[in-house]
Amino acid sequence: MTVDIGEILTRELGAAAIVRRGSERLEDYGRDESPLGPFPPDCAALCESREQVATVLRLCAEHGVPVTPRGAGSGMTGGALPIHGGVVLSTERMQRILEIDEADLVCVTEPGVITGQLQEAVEGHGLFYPPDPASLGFCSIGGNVAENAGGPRAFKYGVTREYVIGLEVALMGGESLRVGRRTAKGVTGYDLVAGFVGSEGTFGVTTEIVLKLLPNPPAVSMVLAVFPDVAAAGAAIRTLLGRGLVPRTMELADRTSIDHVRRKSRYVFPAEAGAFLLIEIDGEPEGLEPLLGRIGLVCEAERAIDLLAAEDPADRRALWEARRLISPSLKEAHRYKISEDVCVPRGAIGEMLTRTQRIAEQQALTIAVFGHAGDGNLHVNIVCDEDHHDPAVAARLDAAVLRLFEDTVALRGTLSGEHGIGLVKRDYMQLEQSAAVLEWQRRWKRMWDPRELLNPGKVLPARPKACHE
Ligand code: 2HG
Ligand code: ZN
Repeated sequence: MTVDIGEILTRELGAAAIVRRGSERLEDYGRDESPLGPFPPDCAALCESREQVATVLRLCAEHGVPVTPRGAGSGMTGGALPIHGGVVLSTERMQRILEIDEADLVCVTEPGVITGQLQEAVEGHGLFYPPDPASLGFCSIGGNVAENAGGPRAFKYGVTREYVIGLEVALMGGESLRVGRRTAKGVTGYDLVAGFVGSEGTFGVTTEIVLKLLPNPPAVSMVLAVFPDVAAAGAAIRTLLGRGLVPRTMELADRTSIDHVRRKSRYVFPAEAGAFLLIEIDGEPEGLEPLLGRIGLVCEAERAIDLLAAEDPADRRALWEARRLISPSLKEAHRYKISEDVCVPRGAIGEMLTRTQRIAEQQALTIAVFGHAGDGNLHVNIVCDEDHHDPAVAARLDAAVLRLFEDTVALRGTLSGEHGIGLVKRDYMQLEQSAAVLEWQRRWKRMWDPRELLNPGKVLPARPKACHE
């Protein structure tokens, strides 16, 4: 007899917590920001507490039903897609910030809090939570932890992992664990927190997060440097890095990216703008002007055609708005968008930009490149208005992705700098990691979830079958 998990969970959690078959809303839980899906689940459980999360994980384990955890559904790699059906466990209703402690410099939060709101809340206490994914207006902190999200400020401040010091997680079966610490330092036992962060909801479901905070920097300023082409912008990045200058962001956008936000931007990009760098700096007020001056001189020497200093918070917000609109604008304007987020060592940024252009030419595809170039983390967006189901078009798209990953690995880079592997990159893992490394990761996954019911089919490729199997 097949189990009606929607019925079982409704009995335990109440009808208001469960989106069941027949509801139009259910399809929303079968999509995320990747181009895949929908994969509608049997039901979605909108949990409000750690107890409810544990109950869902206990009942699903008892009945052998797969569970796919979900934050805000803003992921780009299909990590929240319930590809095997079963239950989507959403933490969107776990919206409380439990504590902001100015003396300890920590904040304790539930996973469903929207990242931008969490930042504003801590800033209200003179504190700073640096990780700033472009989706910060709608992604949730639990999803950021699951994906180890990055963002522009990672250039100076690092990614989510650097700030997660403690976690409460619920495991498949319903057991709840507290791992990590609240202290500035701590080396007691293995670093389980580091293992959970970035595990893409395949190890457990986060129900509480302890974040390390910093004092809010006293002053912030910004320069937008416009270049005739990405080669000039790439050269400027190399020189800025070489001079040891440490702004808090070093964001790049190429001509295609600029053209997609041109009409929406308050700043009027010159017609000949072929690339821009968005460089934000922070620190003591008296240090900012000389630093801006030095950055400006480097950009001018590297052929910048326009430099705009934006000290006023409203101007900075407008420029960030334009930058954050690149990804949604590309998605809106095209029938199909593949969002890659390869990351190469800093010394290889220029070469990666050249190779990406070559791929676009070879496969006759439009490729926009933007993102966190100072980190070597490039958003290579392949956009397509042809029918991507047409085998000939699909073959060109596949060839472009494969080549991009091969070039990345050849330059000693990594497949994903911040979006994770999820479903879309799972089958490319062998390009970068050895069979032994993949096998150890499978064992690690089975330690937390021996029956592979929690977010099955994500991150790790299926083990190749031996001849005798
Ligand atoms: C960004 O930095 C996001 O804008 C999205 O990570 C990137 O669409 C993308 O590829
Ligand atoms: Zn990004």
